[in-house]
Amino acid sequence: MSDCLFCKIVAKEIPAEIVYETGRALAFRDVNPQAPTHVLVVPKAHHADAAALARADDGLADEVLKAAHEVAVREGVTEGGYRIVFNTGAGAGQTVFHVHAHVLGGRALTWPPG
Ligand code: DGP
Repeated sequence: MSDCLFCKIVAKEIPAEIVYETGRALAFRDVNPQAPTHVLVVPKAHHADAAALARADDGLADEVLKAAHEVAVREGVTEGGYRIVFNTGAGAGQTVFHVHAHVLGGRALTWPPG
């Protein structure tokens, strides 16, 4: 999608600190980190949110989830615990409508989130 921020990051038209990449997924650091590790994992194909990604039913959700876990391993946060979050819908705080998993770790994470 030509007007999508994360499509532009995928296309390398907008710079981002990329930490991991697979054939169909890209992981880059969040510009406004909420934890020592805060990485966003996106499918390279445009899907608006987690519901649309689930509906795609082509193994892409699986690849995004596996990439998110691989990021946690590479960031060294698996032992201390980490969180994978898909904010889905504006009411849940989603602001960029290209589905992305937040991978958060490196500090104690409280529950429930706000
Ligand atoms: P959400 O609120 O769940 O839609 O998360 C969107 C995240 O995207 C938010 O944590 C900030 C991040 N973000 C917004 N614009 C940019 C950008 O241009 N580059 C990067 N790396 N992250 C961005």
